[in-house]
Amino acid sequence: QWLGMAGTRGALIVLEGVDRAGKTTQCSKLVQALQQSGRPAEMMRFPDRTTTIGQLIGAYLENKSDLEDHTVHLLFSANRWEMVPLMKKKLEQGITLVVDRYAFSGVAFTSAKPGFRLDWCMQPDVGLPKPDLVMFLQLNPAEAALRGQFGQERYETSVFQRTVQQRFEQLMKDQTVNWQVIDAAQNIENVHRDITAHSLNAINKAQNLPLGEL
Ligand code: DGP
Ligand code: NA
Ligand code: NA
Repeated sequence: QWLGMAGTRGALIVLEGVDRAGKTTQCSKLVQALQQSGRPAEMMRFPDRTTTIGQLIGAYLENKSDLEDHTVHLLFSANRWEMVPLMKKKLEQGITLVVDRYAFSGVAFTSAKPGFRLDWCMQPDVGLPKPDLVMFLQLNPAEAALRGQFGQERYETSVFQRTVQQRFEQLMKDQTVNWQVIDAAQNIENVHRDITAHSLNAINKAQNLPLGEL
């Protein structure tokens, strides 16, 4: 595979966590910091609500449509798969991708619904590009509550989010994934400092390693 001008690939870096942990803010700050230090970096987010599949997901999340639970799970996964060619191209060009949610959200959110087995939930995402680093922004429910009310979207209730948190804790036991837990209760700048340190480390390591598969 072509490895770009510098001969090195970019790193695939994912931020995960329950809603309101600050993922989106931290993704933007990380991309900005990497770019300012001369490292090519771009942000992506899942779900990407701009595609045809993403629009179906968006309407579902906004409670404007109802979709059967297995069906919507597969749509979320398809929304990740449809971006894989672009992701691989950018990584090969040496661009580090900072991704707001990925397959782990897919598994944590669907398996928080009654009647879903973890292994069934994981199957559609098997084979996706494997992140070089997954940072879990840890924020307990009491601290999350201090950040204000939930919005009106589907899944935005404390009861559901607590179950999601438990599912993430199960997923973090997987030693084949480079999980790093970040204390998201710190102020924005300290969270950013921790995230940047882990990311620089992952970017350096990724240069000498092939991109893996989930
Ligand atoms: P966000 O745009 O990051 O606020 O995410 C929208 C919501 O969708 C959020 O509650 C998390 C949830 N979500 C993200 N990815 C998936 C997924 O793959 N499957 C399911 N069921 N929910 C997801
Ligand atoms: Na949300
Ligand atoms: Na967000």
